[in-house]
Parts: sequence; structure tokens; C-alpha cells
Amino acid sequence: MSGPEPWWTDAVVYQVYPRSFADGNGDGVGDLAGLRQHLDHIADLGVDVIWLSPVYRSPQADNGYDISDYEDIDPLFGTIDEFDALLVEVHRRGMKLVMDLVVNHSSDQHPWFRAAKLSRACPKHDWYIWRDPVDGHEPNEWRAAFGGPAWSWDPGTGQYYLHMFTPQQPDLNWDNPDLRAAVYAMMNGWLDRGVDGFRMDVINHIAKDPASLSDGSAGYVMQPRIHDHLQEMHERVFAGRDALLTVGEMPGVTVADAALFTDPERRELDMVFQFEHVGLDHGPDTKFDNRPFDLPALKTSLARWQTGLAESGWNSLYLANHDQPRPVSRFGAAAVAAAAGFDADPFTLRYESATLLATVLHLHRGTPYVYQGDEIGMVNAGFERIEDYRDIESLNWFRGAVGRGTSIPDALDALAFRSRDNARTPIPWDDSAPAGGFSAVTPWIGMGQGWPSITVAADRAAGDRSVFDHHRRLIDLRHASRTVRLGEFELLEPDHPSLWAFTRTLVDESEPPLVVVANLSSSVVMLPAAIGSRLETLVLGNLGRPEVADELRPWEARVHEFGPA
Ligand code: TEU
Repeated sequence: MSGPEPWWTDAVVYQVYPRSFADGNGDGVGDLAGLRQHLDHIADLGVDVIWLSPVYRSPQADNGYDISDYEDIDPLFGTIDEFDALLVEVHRRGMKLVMDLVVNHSSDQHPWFRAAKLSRACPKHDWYIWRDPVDGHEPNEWRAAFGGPAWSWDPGTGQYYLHMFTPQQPDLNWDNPDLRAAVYAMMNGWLDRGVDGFRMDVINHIAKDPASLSDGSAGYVMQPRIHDHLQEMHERVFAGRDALLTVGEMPGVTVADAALFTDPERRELDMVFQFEHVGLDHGPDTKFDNRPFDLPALKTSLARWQTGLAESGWNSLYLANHDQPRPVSRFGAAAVAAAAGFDADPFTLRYESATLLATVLHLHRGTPYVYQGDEIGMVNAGFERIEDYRDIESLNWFRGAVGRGTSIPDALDALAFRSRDNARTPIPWDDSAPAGGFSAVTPWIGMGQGWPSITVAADRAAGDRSVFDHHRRLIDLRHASRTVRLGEFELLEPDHPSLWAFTRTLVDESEPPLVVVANLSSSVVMLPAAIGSRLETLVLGNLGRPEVADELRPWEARVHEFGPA
């Protein structure tokens, strides 16, 4: 990266999943009014940007990732006036607001799709992806992400339409220039309203292979036209506007692809969400085949991305979002115990696990994303009955797996580890009945096993064991330190089974290098002499000052200035 760095190179983003953040109107579902009441919680953390998951009009088949009107707010969440008021309050606190942009697909209730279904002659028909039957069947074998074929039959037109997710989420046809123009107009509308950018849902899926619709993901991920589309979007929407943030969600993206998407010279995106590190514990067939946590695999994967995007491009850094299990349960002491065949109690060493994982993540080079609730160390939901789940992916998978012969207890175990609902339980503001200050009524989804012991109020009163305060220190450090922002990354001891260690070094040596050392085990780890002998000033740690500098206590993470060899 040459020249003055973009503003977001020292920014930290906080993701709000609105239906689970705070309920302002007493219907059991989080909304804009609730978010507005709790903005100080986010501002106190010191973050720069809020990414708001979808609040547009939607039948909520996939919790708002199925949009029926891109230009209005769903009544479940509030009104457009409440949105404008929220935006003012966010800006008044010196933060930015980034919207979710879901334009690989719309809802099947969107007027565009309703028109598209009327007849093959309707101009909107070509805004979606249709195929005639082949020998009375779907045109190819593509499967939808949430189960079943990716094609659904429409009797009116006598054609199949494509949907990579549920049948209620028909895929838009980005080869149609009128569709593209409509999307750009909508995006410009939100930017003119004052929003500060977009997180773009599965944006690397928008270019399909129109000629062949060949089998396998090669036909819908990373088709060459994706770069044309993103460059056109940049020119028609982002060019000439200042201080925006654009991040593309890209399942399956490689380091080489990401370097292209995020090379500033190419004018496509600021950064992408890659999926390599969150796929390491998935089985070969489905993500519900859970594999044990493997620290060397995780740290070397992230290190590869650090190196791959060191010269040009930029990383986004995340361990969680609304689609992933909670990091404490997935990568913390409970996960390490489970990998060794022991009982996995997510409350064991929870403060240590949450703060260690945050330290490691925030000290990488890139833009960190904090998912709501991780700043207080929330754990997986711990649901034990299928009736507790709400997520369409989880429910579809459960039905299919049990149908194929998986026992109900095994299927429930798989969900308890992997379901997206693990991260969708309400924010427990306090321990009051019935819903921890999230809502005055029974919430749309259970509070989960963490409540009432884990709450915002308890964490913020926990003094030197507050996960929130530790996050705030990490965010302050990034804002203050050019080394954290821009220093080169080098992984140390890549094969060590429980030590995660790396250095950050500014090429111009204007600040001393930093070393991060973290012990992901419940035993003391002795640092190798090549690291231990070079530890200088303690910059930050999750367990306070150590008695023995070159020993790490269980789940201890420290950042030190790194002296000469
Ligand atoms: O997710 C896309 C995606 O590929 C996955 O993260 C997905 O949620 C799941 O892991 C597949 O097994 C995005 C959104 O983040 C997600 O919430 C939506 O359901 C999905 O797109 C469809 O819009």
C-alpha cells in the first residue's frame, strides 16, 4: 500500500443483527428504536463503524436476507423516519453506518419477481434467471445452500427459476443492464440519504455462467464478469464519494482473487470477507459434520491471508458473525477440551478465552469486525430441542439429516455446535425477567444458556475481568499505533499446538515492533527462548502483569514490544 492510507485502515467495525439487539416496541423482536436506545454501548466500545444487518421490507424467510422492497424499512424494525433519526444519532457519536446490500437475490415477494412471473414477455422476466426444463427436469444439478435443488418450477411461465438459497430468494440476473441500473439507483439513494457504505451479501455469486450454467460451484462463483460488475458499480455508485466502506462477502474466495478485488488500482472493493478459516472445522460434505478445533490450521490459514494481501489489498478480520457459532465456544477453552475428548463446558475460562481470541484477532493486519455479543464473551445458545431453533438453514438441515437416518440426538448435537442460531440469541442487557432487558415480552428466540449469568451489566461491572473493557483497550491500541494498523505480519512457531505467536513490524522502524503471544491451553506454556528473551514493555494483556515474563498462564494473551535478537 503506497501513499496516505485509507481511513478504514485503522477502523474497527461492530456488526448489529437488529432482530437480536434490543426490542424498543415490545413485540419480542429487536428493532431500530431499541438500537437507538443502546447506541452508547457501541460508542463506548470505541468502534468507528456500525454494520447493520438487513432492516429492509422482507417476508423474513431468511431473517431479512430476502428483501421485498430495497427502499423501505420493514415495519418489524420501524419506519424510514426512525432510520433517519438513527443515522443522525450514529453520526452525532462520530461513527459511520454501513448497510447490508443483498443483491444476489431478492425476495420472491419483491414486485420485480412478481412481474417477472407474469409472462416470459414481461421486461422484468429477464431480471431473474430462468431455464426451460431439460428432459422434464431441472436444467442442472445445482443445489441450494439451504437444501434441495437450486431450481424451482414456476407453472405460470413453464420454467424453472434459479435460487442459490431458499426458493423464497430468487437470484437476480446481473447480465441484464436494466437490473444493474436499478440496483445502482437504489444504492445511490441510500448513500444520498447519508449511509456510509455497504456490506455486500454473497457478492461473488452475482456473475453466473450464462452460457452453460455448468455443474458445480465453478458456474456461479468467481465468474470473470464479477470484476466487470464490481468495476461498473464502483464507477456508477462510489466514484467521487468520500470516506465510504465497501466489503464484499465472498464464500470460496481465494487469496489471489481477494488481491484483485481489493487492489485499490482496480476500483472494485475496499475489502472482502473470506471463508477459509471458518471452514476449517467443517466436514467434507456438510458444515454440520463438525471437526475438532485445530489451532495450527487456524493460525497458518490466517497467516497466509496476511502474507497474501501484504503488498496490495486489505484483509477484513473476523471470527464470528450472524452465520457462525460463538468464538468462545468454537475456539476457546471449551473447544480445546472437546478436541482432546473432554467435556466442553463453555463457561470454563470464558473471560480468558474471549479476551485471548479478541487480542489475537485485533492484532492482525486488517479491519477487525466485532459481532454483537462477542464484546461481552457470549457463548453458543445451548439449545437442546429442535423447537428452540428458528434458522431456516438449521431446520432444513435437521429435517433432511433425520430423514437420511441420522439419530435425533446426533442431529441436535451437530446443531448445538454449528447452527447459525448460536449467534442469534438476544443481547442480554441485564438479568431482569423475562428477557434480560432485551424485551418486555418473550423474545422471538430463547435467551440461550449464557443468560442470566452473562449480561452486559455484569460484564461492565467486572473490573479487570470485563471482556468489554478488554475490547476497548484493543480498539484504542489500534487507533494509537501505526504498528497495529500497518506493520508487517510474521507468524512464529506455526506448528506449536497451543501457542499463537506473531510479530508486527513497521518497515520504516518509526515505532518498535510488537510481538503477540497467546496460550490456547489450560497448562502453562514456556515461551521458546527466541521469543521469551526479547519481550520488552508490556503493551496489553488479558491477565494483568505476569510474574514470570517468559511463561504464559492458561489462556493468557499478551502484547509486548519486541526487542532486538
Ligand atoms: O451468507 C452466505 C453464506 O454463504 C453463508 O454464510 C451461509 O449463511 C451459510 O453459512 C451457508 O451454510 C449470507 C448471509 O450472511 C446469510 O445470513 C444469508 O442467509 C445468506 O447470505 C443468503 O442471503
